[in-house]
Amino acid sequence: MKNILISQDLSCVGQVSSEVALPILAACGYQTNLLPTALLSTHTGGFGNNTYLDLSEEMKKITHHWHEAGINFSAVYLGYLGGQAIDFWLNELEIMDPKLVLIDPVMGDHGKLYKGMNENYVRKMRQLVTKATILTPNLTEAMYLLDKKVNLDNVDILLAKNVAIQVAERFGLSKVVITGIPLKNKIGIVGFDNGKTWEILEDKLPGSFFGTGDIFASSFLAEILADKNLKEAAQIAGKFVKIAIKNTSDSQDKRFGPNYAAGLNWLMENINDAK
Ligand code: PXL
Repeated sequence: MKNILISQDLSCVGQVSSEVALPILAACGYQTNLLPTALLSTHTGGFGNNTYLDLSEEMKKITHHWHEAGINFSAVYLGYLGGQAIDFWLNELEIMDPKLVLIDPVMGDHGKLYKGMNENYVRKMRQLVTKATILTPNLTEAMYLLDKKVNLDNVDILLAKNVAIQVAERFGLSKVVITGIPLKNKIGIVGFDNGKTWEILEDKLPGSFFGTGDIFASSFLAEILADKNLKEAAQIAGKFVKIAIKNTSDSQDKRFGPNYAAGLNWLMENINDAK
């Protein structure tokens, strides 16, 4: 059984990061393990004064014990880390050296950094992403990584593919997937896979929910570990997010995320067919 180390924050309310990564990857039949980077009362998007407890000192003790006990992981999945935990991972990835490292460089969306993120964090993320086997930024995060501005009202697929190529070249990566590309009536995903680019276009659904990037990256990783290629995995993950949003009532408060549980049966069947 493949075992995955998920290392992201634990936001107690809001269905983001670890709160969605654990159930999705467990439902897909993987052994899940968690190294929480920070403990928050809610995610940082719109609940006001969320609490924030950095866990980086505890992370050192936890991994020290794991090394002593000979505990290893087939894959490491990093998402939202937070200020100190990113320093921890810059060091720890060298030591752990897992076969597959999925980095979702969670820092911002809609052209802006999330509350609490700053240029210093972006600089460290530029270092960390060089260690990714697969990198899954959204378009905003990709532009921050490249230190470039983009007008999100005027994006086409060619520009997005170019961004994927530039990210791959600048950080020495062979696999990059850029999610959440806002096109005219569509939403796009583009990929760069060993020198070739591809695209996926989906109809835009109303509403912008928190946590969709985390739901995408978690289901995407589940498919990659079931030996799907980059584009197939992105197609399935995109569809999973779509099912979640379609099964969420219009009146649902967007801060609590979409109803991803509604798509779990579909995702599990899909994974079982692939395995
Ligand atoms: O879904 C991304 C995310 C993860 N973790 C925390 C966040 C956010 C987005 O706002 O605040 C703590």
